[in-house]
Amino acid sequence: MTTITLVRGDITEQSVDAIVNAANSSLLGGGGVDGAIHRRGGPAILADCRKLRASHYGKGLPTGQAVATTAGELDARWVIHTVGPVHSQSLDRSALLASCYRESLRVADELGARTIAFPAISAGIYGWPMDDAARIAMETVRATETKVEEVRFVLFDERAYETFAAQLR
Ligand code: AR6
Repeated sequence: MTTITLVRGDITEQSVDAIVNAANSSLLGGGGVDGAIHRRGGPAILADCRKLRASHYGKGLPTGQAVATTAGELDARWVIHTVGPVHSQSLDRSALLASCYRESLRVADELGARTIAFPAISAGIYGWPMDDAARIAMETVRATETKVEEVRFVLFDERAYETFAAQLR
């Protein structure tokens, strides 16, 4: 049984086995959640990302996929980096957004993670409307078979929290 929980706050302050990063395909950092994770987690995360780039992802991590590194100084064992799709008015990229959640949970299962924290992937700089992002996140997690016991969505502001709460109900 997987329990879905919602928290309003900063994902870098969570104490969980795995923290999911809304990364970009370069894996070399950015703004939003990505910037916060690297700032607070320290240089070990970027060092691991660089190694992954060199060994497996010379062209970058494709959108919808996920990969794990150390969590550095964060209160977690791993950071799982996933690349959300940029929102498009003309193309339906929701399958790629669903894939981020599924692939992150698959990686979490491989690692043996029991608790995982997700941000609202793609709902910031990548422009996804929060209600649709929340619906896809919740539907995908509910439909994914996993050994993870707690999936915690960490929402930065009240509006995002309320949108996810409405989906949970
Ligand atoms: N904790 C929890 N949620 C946060 C935090 C935080 N510390 N900071 C922001 N959010 P975003 P994306 C919320 O932009 O849309 C980066 O440059 C934020 O309010 O972090 O997938 C990457 O390198 C929003 O609701 O991710 C990529 O280039 C949600 O987290 C690009 O941004 C996601 O916002 C990825 O954009």
